[in-house]
Amino acid sequence: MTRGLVPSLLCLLTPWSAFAAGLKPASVTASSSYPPEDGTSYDANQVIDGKASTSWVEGDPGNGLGAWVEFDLGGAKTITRVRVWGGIWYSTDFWERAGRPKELELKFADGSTVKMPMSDEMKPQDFTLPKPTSTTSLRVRISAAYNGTTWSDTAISEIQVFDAATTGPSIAAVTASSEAPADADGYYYASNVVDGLPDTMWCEGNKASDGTGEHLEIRFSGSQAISKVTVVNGIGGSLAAWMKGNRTTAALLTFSDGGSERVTIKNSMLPQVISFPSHTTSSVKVTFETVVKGKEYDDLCISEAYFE
Ligand SMILES: [Ca+2]
Ligand SMILES: [Ca+2]
Repeated sequence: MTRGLVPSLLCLLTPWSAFAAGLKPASVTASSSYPPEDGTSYDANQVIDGKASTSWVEGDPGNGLGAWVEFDLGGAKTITRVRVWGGIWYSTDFWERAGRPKELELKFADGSTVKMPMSDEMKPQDFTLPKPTSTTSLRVRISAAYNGTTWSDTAISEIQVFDAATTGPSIAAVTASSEAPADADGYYYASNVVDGLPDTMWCEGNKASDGTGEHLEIRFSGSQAISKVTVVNGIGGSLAAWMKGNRTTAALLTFSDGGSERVTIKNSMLPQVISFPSHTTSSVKVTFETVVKGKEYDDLCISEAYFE
């Protein structure tokens, strides 16, 4: 197994912990982990580092059935939902080459368990518990796996655990005026702007434009009062990648009540929180009015646009 090229491409400069993406566990441990290679870690901490591109890889012989990671929640929390990025998300190629969970067993501090099925898609997968469950720990155990094409080991790139207080506005759908097609690096879904991970992004795919006039639309489940948005402008995750893509500097927010607000967005790779007058709305359309060009791709990319 050679994954040695991973670390040199991951020049992470920013503490992403500012993100409101689920509970912050006190610690996470694993039953086994693949040993570090060329400076890249595959230990349990990789599932809570806020990056899709880093992964826990189990270190058992075979495909890791029975291997687990366990969250110490730092006290009793009432868990409502879990979101899992199965497999190695470093690239679409690596995702196919390593194993992915097919079923996860979630085990709580009282010993009770519930099964979370996983489809074999490179998409974050949500699982709402049958009932909110109070627990001080959560063990996520691989109970079935899809085999990788190259490596026998099974991987999980990120896990988010939510309680009622951290779940945020319920998002029904995210759509865009255009979407760049998947390539060797990954997918550019509009929904990548609400996954809480700065290293996954939407990129517009309109080859006739630099992104000016393109839009994202976020639809909520019912009406929500929103008054701020956390933005990661451009291609997040590393400065080298950020330099390559287009960024925006101004956007028009249009709400379902017909109201609108114009916001200024800094040309920065750091997460920024932008406040605006509160609107109670079932959707927000974000139309990008001005664009700064990157050095390589003439596509506008937005890594996070999380409204609260
Ligand atoms: Ca990770
Ligand atoms: Ca993202």
